[in-house]
Amino acid sequence: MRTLYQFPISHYCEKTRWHLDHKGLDFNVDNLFPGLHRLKSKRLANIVTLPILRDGDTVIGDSTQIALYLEAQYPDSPLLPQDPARRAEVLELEEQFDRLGVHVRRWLYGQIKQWDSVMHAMLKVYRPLFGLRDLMKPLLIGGLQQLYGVTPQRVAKSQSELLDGLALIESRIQGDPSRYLVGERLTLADISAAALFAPLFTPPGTPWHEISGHDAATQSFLDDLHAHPAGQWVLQRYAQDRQRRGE
Ligand SMILES: N[C@@H](CCC(=O)N[C@@H](CS)C(=O)NCC(=O)O)C(=O)O
Repeated sequence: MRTLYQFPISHYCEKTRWHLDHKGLDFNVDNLFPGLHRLKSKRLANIVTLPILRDGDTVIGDSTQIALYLEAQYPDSPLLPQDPARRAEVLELEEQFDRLGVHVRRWLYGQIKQWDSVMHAMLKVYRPLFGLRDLMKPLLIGGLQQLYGVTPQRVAKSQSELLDGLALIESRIQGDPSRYLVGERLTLADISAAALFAPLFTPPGTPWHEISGHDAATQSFLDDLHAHPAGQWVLQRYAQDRQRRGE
């Protein structure tokens, strides 16, 4: 059986969930508690981040390595083109969007004024454990800000990086939200870009959909992004190409 070690609201974990769902592969999730996850992730794959996938006796860490493994091991419903030039293009874009995912995350953490709904979305899957889960919240907030470099200067830089990323999507699709980033069908480039930008656009059915409470300036920035072709593209990819298990 397969197990995905994950955090529900991690967009890198969402990228792997999407890939597994796209291939119709069953999996269990093991939601590790943020911070404490490192005890297990180091033991499993000698890394500090999630996702990590266990597939039988094989354990793979890092969403890109998992994607390459899934493509090699389960060739049906491929997300990498056969053609070497196209394949290279997809892999290059996947790498670019993985890098941009860091900026999406930092920018969003930088906008949070009320942590309640974020903490709820992040921690609701864990048992309260005699109040311990809630006692961890202030520690987690400080830890996340430090870990992801949430300082005003770096958040501002991340904003310009994420706008460049959205411009890259728009140039690839030539302003048409119905198109794919490479060729005529869904590839790993599309699921990487859509999953890693999804927390900005909170598609229905994703863990970010229920997070609320931005201030007016952030909300109007986000509303503006929604109206752009790249925002519509993310929502369209989710509506058309994000099949979930059991649906
Ligand atoms: N390059 C990694 C990035 C994964 C990543 O940044 N995961 C975050 C959650 S979004 C994480 O595990 N952070 C916890 C930590 O660094 O302790 C991948 O693609 O899997």
